[in-house]
Amino acid sequence: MNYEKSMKRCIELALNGRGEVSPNPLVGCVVYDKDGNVVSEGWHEKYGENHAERNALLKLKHEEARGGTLVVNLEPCSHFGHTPPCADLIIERGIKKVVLGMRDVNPIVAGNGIKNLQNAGIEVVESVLEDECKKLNEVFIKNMTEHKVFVALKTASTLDGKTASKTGSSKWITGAAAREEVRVIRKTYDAIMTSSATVIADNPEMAHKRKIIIDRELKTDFSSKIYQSGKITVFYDEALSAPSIEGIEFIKAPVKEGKINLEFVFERLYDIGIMSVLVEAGGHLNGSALEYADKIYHFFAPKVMDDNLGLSCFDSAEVVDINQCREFFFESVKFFGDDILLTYYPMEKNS
Ligand code: AOF
Ligand code: ZN
Repeated sequence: MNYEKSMKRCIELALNGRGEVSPNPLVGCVVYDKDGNVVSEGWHEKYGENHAERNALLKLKHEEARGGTLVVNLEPCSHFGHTPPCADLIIERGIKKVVLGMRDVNPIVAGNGIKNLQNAGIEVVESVLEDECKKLNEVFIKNMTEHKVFVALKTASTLDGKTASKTGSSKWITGAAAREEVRVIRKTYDAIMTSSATVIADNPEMAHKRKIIIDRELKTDFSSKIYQSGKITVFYDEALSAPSIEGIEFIKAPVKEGKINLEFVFERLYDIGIMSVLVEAGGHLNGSALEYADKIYHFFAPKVMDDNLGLSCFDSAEVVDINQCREFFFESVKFFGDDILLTYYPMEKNS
């Protein structure tokens, strides 16, 4: 049996749960019988419902997996939560070997699932495609280990890093295929965040079930498209008073040097149960959010803009000295039509 190939399949299955399982991790599972044939697959489909292993095993007759192997990207759980422990069900079904990608970082499980399996005489193979498995659950890992929201940032710029004409729209920098990919990326995050500047310049809808708008001066028109769907939270200067508008939650935030304190905002988001957020704004908010970003999706269009017209896509990023540049490492690069998507991570958080 090729463990890596099976683990890749687990990751593929796990991804079916994107947008549905937060704050839980994405988990997929493949079950082999004693002769090495795949007999079942499953994934964690929805928060509060069965875990991946349970979904895969419950499709089988009671003895069908006896002597077989179960492959899963995360250590099987050992606790009674929304469902009984997956490790118990694996033992009960007579699985002989469990192959897993990473240990669970949830302290109530962390190693206990493995111990329970081993105590029952099951062979456990660990760390198969561990890096990929950790990447798959980067949001869950940050939430569990740092108790903070995972911040992703999306921008689209010209080759010279310009995101908009200074006065106007950034809407049409990239083509249709890139914009379609943005919709896919959005779905993987609990919420999207944008700024009053973007709402005013572009009046975008930004389809999502959960939207956060940074509107320090409460200057957006609350009948703009963005406010017409999804659950909405607006952060604004604590010195002002917000109007009362049905369907919009207003939260006061401290202001420093003319800007909403983003650290406060991100802490608040975690407190209200938002585990991950995609910042999609113009150069100003992006520049300020950059120091909190855990991951950046950067679309480049093969275009150049005049310096006097364009605004840098990370406009207020504070770098005073060339030796103090913010550093990143590239993860991947992919074509979408004529544009490319470059995905990168900040150096300091991962080194
Ligand atoms: C697994 N397989 O598919 C998942 C696991 O709220 P509960 O009861 O669903 O428990 C959530 C915790 O269980 C979560 O924090 C993580 O530790 C583990 N999730 N474990 O073996 C799964 N989703
Ligand atoms: Zn479980």
